[in-house]
Amino acid sequence: MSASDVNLQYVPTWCPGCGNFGIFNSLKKAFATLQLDLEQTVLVNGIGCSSKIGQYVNCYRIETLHGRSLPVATGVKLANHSLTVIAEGGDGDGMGLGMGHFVHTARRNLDISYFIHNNQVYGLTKGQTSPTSEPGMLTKFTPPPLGNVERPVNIVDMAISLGASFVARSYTGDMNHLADMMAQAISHRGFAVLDILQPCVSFNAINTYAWYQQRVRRIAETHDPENRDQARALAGLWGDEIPVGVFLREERPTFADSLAQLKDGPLASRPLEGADISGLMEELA
Ligand SMILES: Cc1ncc(C[n+]2csc(CCOP(=O)(O)OP(=O)(O)O)c2C)c(N)n1
Ligand code: SF4
Repeated sequence: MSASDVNLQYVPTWCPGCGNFGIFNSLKKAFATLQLDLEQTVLVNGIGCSSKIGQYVNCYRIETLHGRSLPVATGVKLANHSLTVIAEGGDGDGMGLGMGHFVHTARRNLDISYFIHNNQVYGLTKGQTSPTSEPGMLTKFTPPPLGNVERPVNIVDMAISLGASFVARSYTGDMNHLADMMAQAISHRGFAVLDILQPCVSFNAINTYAWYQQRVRRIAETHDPENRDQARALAGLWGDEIPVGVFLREERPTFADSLAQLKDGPLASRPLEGADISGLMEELA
């Protein structure tokens, strides 16, 4: 399988220059590197420019309600834990509407990868601030002189503290690095969070390609991703230097490993003969 086999023949409707193009190319490359079986792979999206990515990818996919990719991905994984499940969406989708689901997916350590297209705005609805926007950002709804007055969420720091067992960050302007981070996240057994820095060329005049180009730095090879304290110290950095790479990697049992109900294999492959749900149907009638 090559990257082009992952491509459906639809033309993406993102604005010219949008960072989502780089994310899409890296996703295809990661799928090809891992030689994923597309019939055993499920991409679950929320709503937003970022979430449109599933419309262009040749695997099973579900476009859910805004902020609901993780609970739907959880259901898919628990019904058939032999599938490769990837959730994908924007910073508004995941850190705004979906924040509660993020918290619980991380502490359960579900074996799902979660790719957050972090453009620091609500792109599809024309550029309102999101939970990751820089303080002072000016929009129609956060006007001068103050602009955005809220503190931003640091996705990497939060994912580490909530219990995600793989936490990384990458940048769509470095597609090889991004594809590598995606492949590592998908290969990891456990909840793998990937914060993807993605310029929105239409509505974010602060976090541009030039802005990132000056700041993005690969994490030094001396960093030990098994060292939680080191990972948290690195995660705190944001400003003149923005670290990208693997912050944390931990091997520990996944949610499905701990469930007795899944010990005999995926629920989806159990025989239906002998299953009598008439009592339940009567109760619900
Ligand atoms: C419950 C609900 N509230 C609001 C909306 C309107 N809405 C659609 S997309 C969107 C913003 C998406 O922003 P983000 O998740 O950051 O993704 P981006 O478009 O920036 O990739 C909003 C608010 C919706 N579809 N559903
Ligand atoms: S509005 Fe922003 S995020 Fe959406 S397609 Fe255009 S550039 Fe990309």
